[in-house]
Amino acid sequence: MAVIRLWHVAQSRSFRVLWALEEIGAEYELIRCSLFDRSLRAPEHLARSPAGRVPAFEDGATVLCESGAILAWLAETRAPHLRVAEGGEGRPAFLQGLHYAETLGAHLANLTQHHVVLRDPAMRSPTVMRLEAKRLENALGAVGPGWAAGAFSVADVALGYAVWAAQRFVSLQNGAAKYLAACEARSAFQRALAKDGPAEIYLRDFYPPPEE
Ligand SMILES: N[C@@H](CCC(=O)N[C@@H](CS)C(=O)NCC(=O)O)C(=O)O
Repeated sequence: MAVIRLWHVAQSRSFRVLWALEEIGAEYELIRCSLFDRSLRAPEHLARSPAGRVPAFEDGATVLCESGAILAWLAETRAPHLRVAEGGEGRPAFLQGLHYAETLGAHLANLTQHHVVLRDPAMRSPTVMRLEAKRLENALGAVGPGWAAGAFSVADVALGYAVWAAQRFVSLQNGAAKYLAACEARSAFQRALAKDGPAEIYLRDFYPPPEE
C-alpha cells in the first residue's frame, strides 16, 4: 500500500480525515501544522493545497485537499464498509448525510471566523453571530440520533465532526446530543482525539452568541 500523509491542524476539518484513518486502521504519517505561523502559505504546502488549507493529503501519487473528497476516496480504496456504493440500499441517505455536513460546516465556518479569527471585537457582527448560531441550531435538528445511512459510514465522520464543533456555539438538543455521544463512544474517534494535538482553534468550551 502507498504511504499516506495527512497535513493536519488540531480541531480543524482535517480531524475528519484523522478520524477516518483511525476507523480504517490505516498506517499514515501525521504532519501537524498551525493556522498561525504562515506554514500553510509556504510554496511546498500550496503545491498540495492551492488555497493554503488543511487537510492536505497524499496517498502515494494521489494528492487531495478537500476533506469530503478524501473521506470518499478512503472509503472507496480501503474501506467499502464505510460507504454505501452506487445502487446500494441507503445510498440516498448516505449522500444526503455526506453533503448535509457542509450545510452545518458553512455555519461553523462563519461562527469560527466571527468568534475566533476576528480578534478585534469591532470587526465582528453581533447580528451575524446570533443569526448563524440560530441557523446552526435549526440545521442540527435534522441530525441523529441514528447513523446517517443506517450503519456507520464516512457520512457520519463528516457529520460527527460538524456536531462536535457545533457544541462550541449551540446547546445540542436531544437527537444531535445522542448522535455526538455515539460518535465519541467509538474507539477510533477517541484515538483520533488523542492524536489531534493541543487546541489550536477553540480555546474555550463555549462561545455564546452576543446578547441583544
Ligand atoms: N472545504 C474544505 C475546507 C478546508 C478549510 O477551510 N480548512 C481550514 C481549517 S478548518 C483552513 O485550513 N484554514 C486555513 C486558512 O484558511 O488559512 C475542506 O473541507 O477540506
